[in-house]
Amino acid sequence: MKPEAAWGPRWANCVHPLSLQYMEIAVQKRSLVVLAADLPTTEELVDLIANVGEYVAVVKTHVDAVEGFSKEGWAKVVDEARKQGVLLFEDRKFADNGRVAQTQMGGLYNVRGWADVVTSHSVSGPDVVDGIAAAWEEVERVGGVLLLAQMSSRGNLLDEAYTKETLEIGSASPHVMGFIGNGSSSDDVSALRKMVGNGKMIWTPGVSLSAEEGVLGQRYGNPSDAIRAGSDAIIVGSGIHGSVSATEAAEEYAKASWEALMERK
Ligand code: 5BU
Repeated sequence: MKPEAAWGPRWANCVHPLSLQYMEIAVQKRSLVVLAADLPTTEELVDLIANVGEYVAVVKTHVDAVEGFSKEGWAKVVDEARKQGVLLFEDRKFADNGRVAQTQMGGLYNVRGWADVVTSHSVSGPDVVDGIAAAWEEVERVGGVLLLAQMSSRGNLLDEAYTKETLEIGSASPHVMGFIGNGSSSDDVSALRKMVGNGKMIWTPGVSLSAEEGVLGQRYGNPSDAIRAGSDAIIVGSGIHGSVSATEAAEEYAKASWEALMERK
């Protein structure tokens, strides 16, 4: 299937190169799954990516949560992700001023060197995005920023006014490929989609096929509902890496997400 047929107005209106790349991979793999690869060691991460790579379009990391981090160990994670043809997404949630965000893209973890997508808060204003983009430019790479317009965690402070102002910052920036929405509520996702229109992506954490609640205030909604409500990617962690067979779970999430996209057109 051609991406324009699968994605309809989203393909026609999203111009960010990383959005286009993501939509192509999603069509090749018939999967709108972003694996939240929240495991403690690089060895476990490499194994997980190898086991589910066929069924996921993107691997999302928290590089600063890796135990005993080493550059060599991380290079193996990056190599496996490239081998599996998935995008790498560091969920860094930048929140400082532009200059500091630019330096934080380098440093020990050198996120600018391997991440294709990163998240950022908008709380510090629009320059944080320019700082992130400048860091990618320094190493002659192009990446996409997802701004947190909503969150899935209970009691979060991202109210409607904050969401609207975040969308204004995002719409005005060529570096912002889209927004994070709250996948645990299809009402939240459809409200967000109405405001965003077709020109930017919405990716949603807080989805599970089996659980309604996670640990420490995580909330869950149904992944197919999230896609039907206008999400373009489901971010799934425990639902995959916490199952008896991560491969089978990833396949199941991929199928649910793809069928929902086909229904949405
Ligand atoms: P889970 O195991 O499927 O609950 O993991 C969800 C992932 O999504 C985890 O890596 C979080 O860092 C990430 N996340 C989230 O849960 N909620 C949010 O609002 C944002 C990110 Br932004």
